[in-house]
Amino acid sequence: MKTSINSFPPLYIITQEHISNFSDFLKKLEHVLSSVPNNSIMLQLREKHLSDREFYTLALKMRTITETYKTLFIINERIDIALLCKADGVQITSTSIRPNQARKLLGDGIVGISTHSQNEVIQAQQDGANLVTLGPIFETPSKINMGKPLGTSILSVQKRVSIPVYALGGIQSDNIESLAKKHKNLAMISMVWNASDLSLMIRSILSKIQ
Ligand code: 3NM
Repeated sequence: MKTSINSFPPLYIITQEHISNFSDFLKKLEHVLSSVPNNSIMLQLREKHLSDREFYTLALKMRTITETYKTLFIINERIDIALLCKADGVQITSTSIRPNQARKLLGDGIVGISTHSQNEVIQAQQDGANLVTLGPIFETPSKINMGKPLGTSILSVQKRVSIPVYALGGIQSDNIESLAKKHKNLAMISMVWNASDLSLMIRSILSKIQ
């Protein structure tokens, strides 16, 4: 089981829910993974607009590529799809089935929880999660309905848990420098996928947090 902070990569990249042309996306992904050091990023497939069959097809192809480049591959919410495509784990929410229930299905796979408060982070660890995302740290258009962003001081909760806490939400070029000075595990969507040169962007982010 992967429970030590040091065994997880510092950068957790989540897909953007816009994937329509699988073959273009997979080519881009392969190019990116071939250009960054193995195990420097972890990837989550989160594409709620796809049908189950499409989601599974994409997951399976991503599993093959991530395996080749020794990249941890996480599936959002769908434990069944994670098992079918032999992903490394799942990311569930604080209102999903409990981590120890997910664990019964996943064995020693990674169970990540999306959290939104210090209490949820601590609870997630007690419940047997391997990692959490905590957010939204900054304002982000996709989570505007979640109210005021949490701000960076909440990330001090990392000192109270041994599992990695990935800061998530609104990380962009204007705040990453100051955030990275305080906190090393970052999760993000748009800053990565909106970049004109994905590999360059990822290497630049890694240089700030590694
Ligand atoms: N979950 P970006 S914030 C999917 O706080 C998601 O749980 C969040 O996108 C949470 O990096 C978020 O583009 C959106 O701001 C993150």
